[in-house]
Amino acid sequence: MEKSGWIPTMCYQCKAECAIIARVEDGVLKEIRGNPNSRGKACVKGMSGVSLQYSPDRLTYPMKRVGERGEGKFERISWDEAVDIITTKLKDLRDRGEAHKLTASFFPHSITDPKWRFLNAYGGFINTALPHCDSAKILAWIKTTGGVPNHHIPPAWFTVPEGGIMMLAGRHAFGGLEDASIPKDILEAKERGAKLVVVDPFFTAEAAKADQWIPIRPGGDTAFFVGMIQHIVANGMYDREFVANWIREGDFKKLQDYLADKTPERMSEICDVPAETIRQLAEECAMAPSVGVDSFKGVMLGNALDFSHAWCIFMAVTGNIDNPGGQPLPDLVPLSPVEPAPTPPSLHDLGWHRTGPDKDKFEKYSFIMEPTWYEAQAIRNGDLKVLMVAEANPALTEMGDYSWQKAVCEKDENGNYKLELLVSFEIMLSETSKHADLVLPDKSYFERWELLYMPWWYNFGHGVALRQPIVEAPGECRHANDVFIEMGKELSPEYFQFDDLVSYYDIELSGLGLSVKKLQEMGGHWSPGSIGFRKYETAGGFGTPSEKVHLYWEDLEEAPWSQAFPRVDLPLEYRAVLDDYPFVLVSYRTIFHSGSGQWTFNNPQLRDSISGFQENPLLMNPVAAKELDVSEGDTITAESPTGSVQIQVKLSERIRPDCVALGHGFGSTVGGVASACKGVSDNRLIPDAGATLDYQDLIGGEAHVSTRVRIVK
Ligand SMILES: Nc1nc2c(c(=O)[nH]1)N[C@H]1C(S)=C(S)[C@@H](COP(=O)(O)OP(=O)(O)OC[C@H]3O[C@@H](n4cnc5c(=O)[nH]c(N)nc54)[C@H](O)[C@@H]3O)O[C@H]1N2
Ligand SMILES: Nc1nc2c(c(=O)[nH]1)N[C@H]1C(S)=C(S)[C@@H](COP(=O)(O)OP(=O)(O)OC[C@H]3O[C@@H](n4cnc5c(=O)[nH]c(N)nc54)[C@H](O)[C@@H]3O)O[C@H]1N2
Ligand code: SF4
Ligand SMILES: [Mo]
Repeated sequence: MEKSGWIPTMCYQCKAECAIIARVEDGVLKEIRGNPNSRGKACVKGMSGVSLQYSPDRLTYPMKRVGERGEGKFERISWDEAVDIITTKLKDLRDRGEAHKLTASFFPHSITDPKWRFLNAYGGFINTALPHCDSAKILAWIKTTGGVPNHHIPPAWFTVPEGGIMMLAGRHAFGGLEDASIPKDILEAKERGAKLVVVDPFFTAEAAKADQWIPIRPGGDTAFFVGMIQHIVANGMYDREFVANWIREGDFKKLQDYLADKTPERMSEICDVPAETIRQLAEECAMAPSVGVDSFKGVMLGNALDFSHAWCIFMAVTGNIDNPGGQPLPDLVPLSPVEPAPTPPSLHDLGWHRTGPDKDKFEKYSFIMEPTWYEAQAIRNGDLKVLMVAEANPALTEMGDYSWQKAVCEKDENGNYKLELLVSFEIMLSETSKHADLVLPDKSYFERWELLYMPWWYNFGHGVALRQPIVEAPGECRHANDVFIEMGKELSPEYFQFDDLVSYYDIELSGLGLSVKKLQEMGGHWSPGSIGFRKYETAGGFGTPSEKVHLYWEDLEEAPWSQAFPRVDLPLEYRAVLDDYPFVLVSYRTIFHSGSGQWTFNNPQLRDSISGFQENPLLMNPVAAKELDVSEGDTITAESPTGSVQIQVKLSERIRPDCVALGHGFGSTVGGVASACKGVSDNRLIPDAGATLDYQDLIGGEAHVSTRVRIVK
């Protein structure tokens, strides 16, 4: 494969997977740009992919652990031996009737990802990090509109009309991209006369560009939105046409009763936003031709479902569902099934599901995906025996003071590891692979075929996109998908009757009149065209049982921690320890890094000394620092109820005085670049949610952003 020229493919320096073009000279990758035939942009991480590709830390052959877990001592083995170790263990597990004690943590590039098929066929299940971010949001939109279970779908900012309002509430869209073109879309909409409002305790890059910044008290978002809804409804400023035609009979009356005492004044006390501001923004939103709200991890804390519920109600009463500039509800283009298709195991019946403290209470409500944060707890309970990790780094991304790392090292009374087998597919040794029994070298995104198929990727118009090999993989690297297909052929052959990965994708694409080759010739992506708006008008309503929008959630009437309408209080974990721990720890992403992973933290281009992202100092407001007699550059100890870190202080007026801010993902010490840089993992401070936040069991979400901390000099 001695290719030359500009070749279209899909970036994977973060989970946004933007369309890019890569310049190759005689089989060597030289340069990366956004794909001008798609959305057109690549970010700084995307363009630094060359340094990742040729990193001296790339893994090139399979390895087996020789020391204890975590020591990082390995010996080289063959692929045959590696695959044999896994399949032998999996046969044993299945023979014991414990197939459901296999789980895999991986990032699904497609909802028909072959790794997922393997799990369904074998009887294990997927355990992704995605429920960290927005399971509450997904669940809320399904309950309200019956839409498909979409992961993050921001408003289509490129469709916002003049006068439209763009609200980022707990969403750092210029840093945690999810599509490198989003900053451009937002700024262009502003130039067209749209208004940008940022609701965030932290003065982010987008706050700097905003028309209005609302430095809300963390966790106050539900109260803030409910206050706006109250003002709009009480004053008859709601979208009468939408409410009359599209909201389920009776729900609006119930909403009015619920809102009776939720005045902007009362909500202001909770969220620390002046009542006048709540009223002003509510009125503007009621009048605007469109309002789009993007929220993500910033509000995915203990009251995430309540917030997401309030958000849905707000969008419904202002008539901003599936309209340009509002909340899109994209369809999924149908791929052809690869028959016979395995049926996923029933997690409820198998009992692994919801191992949290109040498992039985939650059975009725629990959600489709398992949160990764149950792993530590499930290992201790004996509910997780084999864990395969690909494209994830739970050793650093899981909450708790190294809870995950401690759990995988735990032994039973006979001295055997409770987790019987831990496999890590990686491109470079990570904190997670350091703990693994088998470390398997994956092909990078420049070396493999992959079909991207998810409803949320509007970056290339929803549809399908192709990642293609453009350079040779080093050494013995193999794509994890190929390894899973090989294991599937051995363990569940009836479901793996296709030849290889490309023929699997060919079958899937056949119904659209496409094939891998054709998609490649077309420049790598296919879309049915427009994402389509107000589809409910022509499709006979919404996907809910009543075909209308559901504001009232009767199934939650008796839920232990939620309600049929949103609770407005601050989240439990936020209120719990107010006196002893006066600050709220706000974590945020930087555009230079992706998750906690080696792909960016071990990339020299993204960690140069000039950009300052070699480490993550604790940002503190000068007013708060003065009271504690803390100065710029001081090393302090930040303590939470469950952990502590030593860290340098950087004074900044960008953060509320009652908060401190820490860039997320730092802490890797493995690899040539990472080991030379500083930085602490925010998860040392954040409690292991599986053990402490049973409220979260309802949705499998996670509370990253509301940990209480104190500063000790
Ligand atoms: N560069 C980069 N891009 C990424 C990622 C990455 O690691 N790096 N990760 C991807 C993934 S997996 C995800 S989930 C997304 C996450 O995307 P975001 O959720 O946008 O990511 P964060 O930067 O963590 O943003 C959280 C924001 O919420 C604010 N915040 C914290 N608490 C509160 C609160 O109570 N209320 C409000 N209103 N705001 C609050 C924080 O100050 C911060 O600005 O990014 C994706 N894109
Ligand atoms: N405190 C705190 N904790 C958080 C968050 C937070 O904001 N604050 N965010 C949470 C969120 S929203 C999420 S989604 C999770 C994400 O957590 P994880 O899913 O664990 O994701 P990453 O840290 O991005 O780890 C990705 C790993 O995949 C590796 N990798 C990159 N490319 C490839 C490849 O081609 N093949 C293979 N096999 N491996 C590859 C990278 O080197 C990296 O080690 O973290 C969560 N944890
Ligand atoms: S946002 Fe940047 S790193 Fe992420 S996929 Fe797009 S170009 Fe790549
Ligand atoms: Mo995420």
